[in-house]
Amino acid sequence: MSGDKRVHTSVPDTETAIDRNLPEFPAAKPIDEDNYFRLHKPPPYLSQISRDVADFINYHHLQKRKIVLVTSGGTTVPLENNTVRFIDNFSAGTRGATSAEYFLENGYAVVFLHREFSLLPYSRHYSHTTNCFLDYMTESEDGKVEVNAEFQKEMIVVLRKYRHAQNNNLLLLVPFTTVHQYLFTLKLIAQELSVIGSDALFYLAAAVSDFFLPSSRVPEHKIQSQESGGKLVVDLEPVPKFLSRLVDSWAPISMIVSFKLETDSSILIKKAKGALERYNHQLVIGNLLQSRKYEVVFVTKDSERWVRLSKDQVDAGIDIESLIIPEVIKLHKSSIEEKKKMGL
Ligand code: PAZ
Repeated sequence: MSGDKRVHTSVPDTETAIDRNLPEFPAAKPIDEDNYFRLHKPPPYLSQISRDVADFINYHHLQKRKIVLVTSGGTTVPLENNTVRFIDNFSAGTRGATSAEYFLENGYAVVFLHREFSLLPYSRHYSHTTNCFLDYMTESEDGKVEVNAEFQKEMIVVLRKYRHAQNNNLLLLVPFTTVHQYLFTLKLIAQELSVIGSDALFYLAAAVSDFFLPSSRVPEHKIQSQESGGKLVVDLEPVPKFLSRLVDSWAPISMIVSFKLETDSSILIKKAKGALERYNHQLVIGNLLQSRKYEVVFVTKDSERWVRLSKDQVDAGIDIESLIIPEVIKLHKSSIEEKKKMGL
């Protein structure tokens, strides 16, 4: 997406604001996956994204290129329609942006469903760092802006990869901000990708909120502290388990890799296995908040295998995604062969 046509998700959609003169909002009932999509309005820009995604998929499918959907970054849960406050999470999108680069290097086309303004493939090397981007620049003797000599060697490598992806239309950026936008956009992209069946891979690295505030309970305007005796009590509902719909009906032939994040190492494997049992997909990559940049665990129904960077690799600044992605691609290849044997 480029120029004026670019979709922005970080501006709240006040068009959907509901008149909330009622003193009490109706209590929301727990919502299952299908009802979520029935009871909530889709984001207004979705048709534009649908066209972009369909064009991207057709283009690469004709060239027999595999396509991966990488989700990345954290979702927000707005507490107001004209959003002043929202609940957020820690994810900066490092896993997603870095993984996308390694998929691109391995010949995949990438749909990058990401939190708007989180890290992006390639630019991540220079954005969100403790350096201001101007620190990479210097002024030449004849008054021109140049890249500082110290960064030239590394930057030219990143720049070439970035240009390659751009010039070959290999990377489609699709933004979200709220969990609501995420769910609708994921569903849309999954249904578009299902057309290419086993050649599609889902790599779900986004940190998706487990709780949300149903639209029927979101106040239109900024919550006033005087009205509730100075307290804010937020009553959130569980986010519907969209992964079951993804596996069962949105993209049943494609390979699905989800991530499981925990902070307590003693429950990580159990939770990852639980997710596999519940959703019946192919692979969960488990990671701990504290060590996610150095080790992850591949959990399938009958195996668990840690993938770790050695100390030397950590010191050399190697990305753990350079180990993760080739492993995932191997599994995707076997999954494609298996599905072909089954005539799918
Ligand atoms: O964005 P980041 O690189 O800081 O973190 C990546 C991550 C921990 C969010 C990701 O690896 C992950 O585990 N995502 C799924 C989180 C979950 O819903 O359990």
